[in-house]
Amino acid sequence: GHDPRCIWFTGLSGAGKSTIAKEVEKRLFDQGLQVVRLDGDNVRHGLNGDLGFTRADRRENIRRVGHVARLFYDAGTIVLCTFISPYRDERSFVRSLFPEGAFWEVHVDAPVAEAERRDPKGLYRRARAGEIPGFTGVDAPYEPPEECELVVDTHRLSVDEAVERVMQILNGS
Ligand code: GGZ
Repeated sequence: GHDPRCIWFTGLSGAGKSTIAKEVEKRLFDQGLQVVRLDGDNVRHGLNGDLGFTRADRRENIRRVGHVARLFYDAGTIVLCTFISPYRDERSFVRSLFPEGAFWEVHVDAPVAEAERRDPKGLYRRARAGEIPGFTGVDAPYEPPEECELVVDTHRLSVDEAVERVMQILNGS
């Protein structure tokens, strides 16, 4: 698959979105493909530095990222987006920005208990302690996709296996 597209990874903090997308990015780059990865680390500090985690700010975060993704797509780039994007209607909005078949939603699926057990940045612990109000999976909702192009269950799959699943759908089309 050398066509541009937007691969949209959605899931809880700690589910493995960034880990998987970084490896997918590396593999695509090694294949000589034009690829860009957008995530909280490179977007929420700069472009979206004015936004927090209220419902309205999350919506605006996803709206802007969706448009940026579309610009890269128009330039012929494969775009990997890793945002919790907890609301179905916002993910369906982003989908609507792309031509049919160009937007692939990947649910990086892990139970809250598992994400919380990993807690790579100690954020769940802080959220449970009341230090981060409105933390997704603790006291803010996550709406899992009802229909998406791929589910990777990171509770059962290794990182490598999860990456393989994503590469399969990329190469298989
Ligand atoms: C969820 C939060 C919150 C709250 C800060 N809820 O594990 P991380 O650190 O690196 O990923 C999380 C990231 C989520 O940003 P997104 O832009 O992906 O969110 S959304 O799509 O909902 O707009 C986490 C950190 O930011 N973080 N506060 N309250 N995650």
